[in-house]
Amino acid sequence: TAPDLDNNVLNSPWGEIKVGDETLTEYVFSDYELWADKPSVTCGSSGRSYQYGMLRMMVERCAMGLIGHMRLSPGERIGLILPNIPEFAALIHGAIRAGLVVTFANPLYTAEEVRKQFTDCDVKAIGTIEMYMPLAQEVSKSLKDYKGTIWVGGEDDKTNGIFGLRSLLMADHKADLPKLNCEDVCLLPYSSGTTGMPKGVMLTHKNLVSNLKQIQCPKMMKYKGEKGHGDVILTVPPFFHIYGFNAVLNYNLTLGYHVVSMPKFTPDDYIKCLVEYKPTTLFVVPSLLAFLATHPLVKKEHLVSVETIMVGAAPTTDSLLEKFLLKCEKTKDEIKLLQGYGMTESSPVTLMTPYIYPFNKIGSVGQLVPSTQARVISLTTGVSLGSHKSGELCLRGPQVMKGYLNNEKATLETMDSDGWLHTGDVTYYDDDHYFYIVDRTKELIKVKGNQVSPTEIENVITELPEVADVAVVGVPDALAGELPKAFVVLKPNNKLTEKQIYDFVAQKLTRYKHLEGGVAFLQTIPRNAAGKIMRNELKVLGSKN
Ligand code: AYL
Repeated sequence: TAPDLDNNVLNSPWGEIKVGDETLTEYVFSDYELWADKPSVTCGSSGRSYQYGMLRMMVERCAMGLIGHMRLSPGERIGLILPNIPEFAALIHGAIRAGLVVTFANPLYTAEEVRKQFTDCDVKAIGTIEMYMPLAQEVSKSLKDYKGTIWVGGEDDKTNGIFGLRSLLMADHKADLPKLNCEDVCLLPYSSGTTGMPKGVMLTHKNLVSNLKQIQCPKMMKYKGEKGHGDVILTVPPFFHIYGFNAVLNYNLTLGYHVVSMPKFTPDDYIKCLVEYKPTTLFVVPSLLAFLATHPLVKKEHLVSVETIMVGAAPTTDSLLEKFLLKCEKTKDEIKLLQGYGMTESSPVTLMTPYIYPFNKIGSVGQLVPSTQARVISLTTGVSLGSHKSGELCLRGPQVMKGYLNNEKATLETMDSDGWLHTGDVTYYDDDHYFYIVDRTKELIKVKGNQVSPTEIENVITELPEVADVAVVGVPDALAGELPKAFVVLKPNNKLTEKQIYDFVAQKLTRYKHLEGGVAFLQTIPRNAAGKIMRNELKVLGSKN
């Protein structure tokens, strides 16, 4: 049977958004004057905070400094190596307002990981804090026509090409800021997509603004379109990931809410923030919800102010949701546990549970956000399926990326000519068009909501001269969701211990990519006729021992 394109295409039950021509920073700050004297972003560890009016001014001055003082040109790339601090918002929006394209990296990445990303997209300047200055300086040596490092919290050091953020903001330079086009790419987060190494995901102003409008859809949200009514948000998802940047930071800034976050998660700091700031909404990943539900330090008194919890980025179980409700002694009506589903490639949200949703839908990732369409296609025939049948989820909407940077092959494999994004996630929908995630066909491993590309770990292990073949898969873990496990084939008469392989990976890649799922030796790696690793067989093997 030929694929049926007309039938079984689902539209959002929530209608359409008006896709406009606003640029991201313009949209995020469109109403800031209404709450100019209210706190915007606060550091939950130090208490450092900026009011909206101040943040808006910092954004404008930062944009001028980047252009007028550092001589960056619109379209050039800037790389951020920053944890969740208030200045993150000033620097990233300053850069976007200046017409630069921002890529961000996890500050806990090794120099090799950051170097790969920043050379891939030709970064010309890096923004960081003192703690990661050695990392930034090390990486910058590999960058061509490098224009300088912005030191958040530090001073100018011209001989080392360092620009203190404060002096960049204070400098009296009048630069003409460029006129921006909403179709221009402004963000380049990295994602491995359905296969291979992490790739630059080209997101435009229009992609990101569309997604903000989609998740601000009044009918889906409790906010009913009201802005600035005093909500306080406590968030842990990093701003250097699309979830933390667009679905948390930008989403809440647009509405005038108070965003509290911390550069480093510790149970004590998090609980201190719950008590001190009395947040109404928490943004979490499933492993953080597990912390709230099970950690002995977290008491129900800490959670009294919380009305809504947004969970996303990895699968959540019903039993976890129930455990959490038991812990805070609230009912499903008193505290809303909302789920979001999406991908970096879709800015990120595509499915979300509406604020009022039926009791029997717990465990669903919700319904299509406005202006978004879905098809669930058969894994064997590619035909679009009806309700209650599992297949690959394909999505279409204004939030879907332009493509992968310098990688037409991967773009064509992920997006078809009709604009459908193939997610690599296996789902079904029920008769009310609520979706359920059941499996993943893509290689991606999710460790505490973080993306881990098996190819990246395999490439590292292959560098060991003793190794003949290798495959990495995710094995289930109660707290992390999944953990990477390596299956290794050694060359004849060669020896390596599990620990040697573990240590080698640990030296090259950041913590959450370490082989905590274990290392096992095999005679051969199961591959199909085309040479593709049969990962499902290994997953079964991996979860047995
Ligand atoms: P990336 N349930 C199950 N799996 C999920 C979920 C979920 N709710 N959300 C994301 N995933 C998996 O690019 C899925 O395999 O974006 C998907 O293809 O790092 C992959 O993670 C994408 O990983 C929000 C909050 C969306 C977060 C996000 C996702 C950002 C993660 C909406 O409200």
